Amino acid sequence: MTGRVFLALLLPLLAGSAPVSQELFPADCSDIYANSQTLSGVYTIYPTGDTPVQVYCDMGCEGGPPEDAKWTVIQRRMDGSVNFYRPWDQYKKGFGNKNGEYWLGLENLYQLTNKRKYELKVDLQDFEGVKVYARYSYFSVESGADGYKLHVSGFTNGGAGDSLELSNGQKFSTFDKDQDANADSNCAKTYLGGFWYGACHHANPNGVYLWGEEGHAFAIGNVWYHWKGYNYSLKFISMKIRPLP
Ligand SMILES: [Ca+2]
Repeated sequence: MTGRVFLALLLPLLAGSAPVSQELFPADCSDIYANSQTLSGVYTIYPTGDTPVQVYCDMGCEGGPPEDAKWTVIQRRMDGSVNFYRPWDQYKKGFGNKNGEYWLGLENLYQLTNKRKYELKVDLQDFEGVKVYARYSYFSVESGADGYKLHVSGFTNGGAGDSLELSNGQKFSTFDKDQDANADSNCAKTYLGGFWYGACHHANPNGVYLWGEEGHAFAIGNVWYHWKGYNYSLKFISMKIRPLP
């Protein structure tokens, strides 16, 4: 090894900057943040290591504390502009608009959470502008061979209540792939979404965007049961993850 090559390898370490692979192929928004890109917005990440994926990074307020930043948004509803009643292959690979409503994709979630340990925060807002959240200190998704089974634990209540309890340990289901815990029905068909349904749900973040209270539409909306019940469809839901320190 020549002195110049050795120095080139050593310099990033001396400067305290991110490793080269993390700089060229950031796995998630925490790597983006480590590369001194600290503003919220759409960035390119590499969850599988080599395939680029666009994602919205929630970096918190401009110049705010790092503990409010570095979130990789994996799901977002905000205006009803994207149809979330979609088949298995689309939930697997992801869909939507990264500046607006989207689903990051089950394979990306598996690839991310297989490499690092993540926490999850779910931000919720109603049509009166009230904001609450639910936070989980552990979030992971198993491989496709295991039905992209969800593991979520370590709940902290930010006013929303724990509506993912029924989804913990469940495989993912869509209308064309019933892997739920209800032997008598297809939860994704009944509640018009795609999710980690049990028998069936306390949360339906990928349900129908219904603009608030909908008395006759039982549990099919953007529901978070422990906050607003089954007949209220939320204005805003965002699920975001961040690697544990
Ligand atoms: Ca079923």
